Amino acid sequence: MRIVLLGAPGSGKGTQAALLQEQLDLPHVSTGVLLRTAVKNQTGLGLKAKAIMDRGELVPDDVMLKLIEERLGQPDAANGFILDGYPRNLSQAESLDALLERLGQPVDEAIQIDVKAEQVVARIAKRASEEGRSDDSEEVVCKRLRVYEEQTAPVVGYYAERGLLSRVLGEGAIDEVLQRIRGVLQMSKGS
Ligand code: B4P
Repeated sequence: MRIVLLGAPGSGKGTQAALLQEQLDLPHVSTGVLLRTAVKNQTGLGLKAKAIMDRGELVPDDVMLKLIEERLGQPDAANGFILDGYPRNLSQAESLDALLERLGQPVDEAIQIDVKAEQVVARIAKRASEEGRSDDSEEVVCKRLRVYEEQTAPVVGYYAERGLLSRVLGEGAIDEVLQRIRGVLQMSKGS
């Protein structure tokens, strides 16, 4: 199964994808994690991406496509994956479709996790105090939320038009949200 998780920063995409990975035995492919690993290892990509991420902006589409193409070409992704953080704008959504068509692996399900803006701000503030991620400061989070509204929110419509979108409420306990997502996946498997 090929699943795309969508939602604002702090909506719980990464949190839910990590749990689904264990339960569905599918790799969790997070572009945020791939980028943070590149930053940590000081690779060419990491050096380029760090300043962009620290400003809360999006890393260029061509760089991201190369990264995702390389990752989805690995053997563990051959039977499906959970994509978290990609696509983040309409151009990435189109590139992903073209790539998956080439691989003969179209998206089966896109799930939008809905959380109110006040909640995402509170969650990220909590994570900032616990983990100290350099893009979780108040100022950068405001920018990330603006980028989300302008560039990423339209991706929800892209999948809706293709009949692939489901929405779940991302508020409440982490396990409650997980059960809602599992319910959607169960329904789509049965349909
Ligand atoms: P990401 O790593 O994708 O950052 P994110 O949107 O904040 O999601 P994350 O997965 O970390 O957080 P989650 O919602 O799970 O991207 C970081 C940056 O990388 C971007 O700004 C951009 O610069 C770059 N980038 C990544 N992908 C890109 C792309 N495709 N193109 C260009 N640039 C790209 O969780 C947030 C917090 O909420 C956690 O602390 C969690 O514990 C908590 N939480 C989750 N569920 C909860 C619940 N139900 N109740 C309470 N708390 C909850």
